[in-house]
Amino acid sequence: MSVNGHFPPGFRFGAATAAYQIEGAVRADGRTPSIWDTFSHQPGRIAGGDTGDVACEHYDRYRDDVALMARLGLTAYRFSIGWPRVQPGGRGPANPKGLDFYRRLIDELLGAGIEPWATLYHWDLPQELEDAGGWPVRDTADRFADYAALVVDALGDRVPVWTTLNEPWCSAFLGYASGEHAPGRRDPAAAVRAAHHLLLGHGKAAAAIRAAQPGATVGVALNLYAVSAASGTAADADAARRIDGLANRIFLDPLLRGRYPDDVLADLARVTDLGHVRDGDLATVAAPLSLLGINYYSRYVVAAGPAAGPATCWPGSDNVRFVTVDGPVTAMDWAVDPHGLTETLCRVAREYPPVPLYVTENGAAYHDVVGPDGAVDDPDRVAYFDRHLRACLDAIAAGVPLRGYFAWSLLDNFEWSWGYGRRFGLVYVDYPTQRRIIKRSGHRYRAVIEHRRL
Ligand code: IFM
Repeated sequence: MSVNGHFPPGFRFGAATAAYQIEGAVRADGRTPSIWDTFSHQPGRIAGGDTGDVACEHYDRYRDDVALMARLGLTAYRFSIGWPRVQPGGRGPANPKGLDFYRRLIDELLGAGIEPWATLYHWDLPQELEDAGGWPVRDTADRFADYAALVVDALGDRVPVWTTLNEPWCSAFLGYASGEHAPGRRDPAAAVRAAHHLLLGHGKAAAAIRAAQPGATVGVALNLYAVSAASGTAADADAARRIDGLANRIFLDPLLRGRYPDDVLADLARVTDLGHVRDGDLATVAAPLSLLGINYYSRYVVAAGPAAGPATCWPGSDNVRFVTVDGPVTAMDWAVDPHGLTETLCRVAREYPPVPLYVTENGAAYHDVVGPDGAVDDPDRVAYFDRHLRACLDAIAAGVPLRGYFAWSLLDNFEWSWGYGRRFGLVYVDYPTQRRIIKRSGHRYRAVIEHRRL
């Protein structure tokens, strides 16, 4: 519990990043292309034609970046391991040079007293595995478990916390249904199969991690939304039920209860017969979680509506309208709704079996500029973090077992289909020079960490 508005002892204050968004060096030391390399080089996919080829040059600048983390006072750092960097092509032996990079990064973190949290999959599927069918095919789950074993075998002695997947919703539904993300496919049935095989891959990887490192701390990070109906009508309530089902419960229920929700299965039956779900799969998926990571950004307010078109990211539930509500939005046009974070944390704690919770991502994009004095003043982001950290304290006061918070993101970086045009960092990156400037929100976060209170 929080004491007098303080975060509890041992509460982790971190920041998060992902390999493809910051590393650059896409051809260095034996790395092979991922689906994001392929996708970002296809004309028209990414705003401004941006790619992750160079990104924040973190592959070469990781020492300076860890020094920045130390200046921010972070107690933990959540990063992802690039699959095609450590296992080129997604099969076969490890690439020692790729593993060495993560070993050096982890040692630098440990030397700075910062706890390394490694995520195994933040969307960079080796292109060869996509060519063999990608997440819609079952074999990819086995490939993922093999990759997990190989990484944990090499780095398990230094990494205290593993998360398997980051935001499987995005991998499945933006990747294979709407096609806004790599690999850019528009096949709703394939997206539903992908969601299942991601969950299966998580379960198999969790078992592989524990086999290599008994007693390992293993979790998964889901992007969860607060969902509300736009009105009290039964039709709008049903729209909210369906979006909550496809955004939240389709992952929470298998992971924490070992079954898909009946209403979600009924909605999905419009696009697939679910013949890909085999006996025993859900027991594998529901392997005990040491922690659940929640990535929270905003709330969906939804109403029954006409179908938005053939290629939405909501298979079987396309006839839903997303309603804009009055109030502040970020540069992503996402509503700022800190209460939704408290609501989401309390809901998971109330409705599911107990599991330690972490906010593994939370943050906001704004159009930051460097002022004439060389500083980056970002009052909107300062307010965003303050309000969401307050929401965490509210959840803790309500009894939620919330153990830590990771800001998204440490650095401005490659924001997927938005390219470099959206900045989420606590630290500003001047891309032409790669100069880093701690924003006012970074200084503010440092003060919160130091005093353990707002
Ligand atoms: O940048 C992404 C991150 O990769 C996954 N979660 C949401 C962030 C902001 O869109």
